[in-house]
Amino acid sequence: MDYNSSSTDIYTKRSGVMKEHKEYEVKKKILRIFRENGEKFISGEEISSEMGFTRAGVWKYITKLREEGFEIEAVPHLGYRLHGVPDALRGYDISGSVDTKTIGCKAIYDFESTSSTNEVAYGLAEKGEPEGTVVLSERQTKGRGRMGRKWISPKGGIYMSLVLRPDVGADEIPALTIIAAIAVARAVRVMSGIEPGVKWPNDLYVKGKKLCGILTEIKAQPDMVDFLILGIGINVNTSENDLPDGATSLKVEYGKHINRAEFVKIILEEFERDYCTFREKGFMALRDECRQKSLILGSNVKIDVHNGVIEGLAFDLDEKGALLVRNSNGIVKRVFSGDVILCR
Ligand code: BT5
Repeated sequence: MDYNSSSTDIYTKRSGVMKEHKEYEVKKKILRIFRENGEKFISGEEISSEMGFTRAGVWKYITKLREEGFEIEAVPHLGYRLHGVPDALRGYDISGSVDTKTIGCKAIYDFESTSSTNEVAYGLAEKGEPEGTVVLSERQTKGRGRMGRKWISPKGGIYMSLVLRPDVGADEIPALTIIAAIAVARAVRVMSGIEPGVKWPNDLYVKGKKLCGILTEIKAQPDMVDFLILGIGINVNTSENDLPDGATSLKVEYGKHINRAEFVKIILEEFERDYCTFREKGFMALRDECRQKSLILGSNVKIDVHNGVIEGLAFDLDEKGALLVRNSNGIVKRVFSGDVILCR
């Protein structure tokens, strides 16, 4: 046997095949060894002794990694080194190299295609999957937006859902959605230099076009959230022709191909930092950045809410992340969710 099977049971599902995920742990560890060694070659013997494997066992997994697009150089007498990584959302790759304590560093379920990562994550959370579990897919066949709308999910994008168990009331949900939006906005800046604006509560826009949408779904008791699924859809290497009107992608705006695995890692790291701040200090500790990135504060807006329309000046976010809107009579309304239309 070439692997010590004491690892946790993690499963992945690609091309419809459920595999027990020893393989996930092995690939994760081999890639981590390569990354720790950087440009340096590492011998088959060293890898086998670190892994507790035979050299044949190491070779088997190196072959698999190569088949999955990892460029692994092999030089006689020197050994192996990682030379290039594919633009693919592989759970074992991301969870093994993300620099986080909870979010995305344990289980990442990856799919070539699935209905909706939010749907999958919700099912997993109901079965007890812990905080920080991530579901990723290269495509979605039933990507969801808010209020029954669709999220078009062609290949090239990032479709990702996080399981969170934040121990808060449902009134804190808008804050978590905005926090996720600013974390993604920062990651976009790191990857491309582009600074998207946040259209409260859940969209990122670049030059008037939608780049990213966030869908937060919860299972809650009257006073407490059981779990929350944070679904993030981003148009990354997506061609303009594959996107709906009014949408854009980083490929269109930035003009270069972006490594999505790297992008996901940065999002998870940025989000974890803000999520910890939120849990320790509350939304107020992050409000200034949310104000700065907002596309709507200071503008007249019209918001469709479930029982009507609110019109007025969007002038601030309150301590829960709700939008404060002052109407023409000077009355201030707190809005927790809705579709914002900017009035010129
Ligand atoms: C959203 O809804 O913007 C939330 C989208 C969340 C998608 C993620 S992907 C991972 C996870 N799994 C899921 O199933 N969903 C989440 P909303 O604010 O309702 O906006 C939906 C509207 O955005 C649609 O009615 C279209 O007008 C537009 N739209 C659809 N697909 C788009 C795309 N790829 N890019 C930009 N806009 C799009």
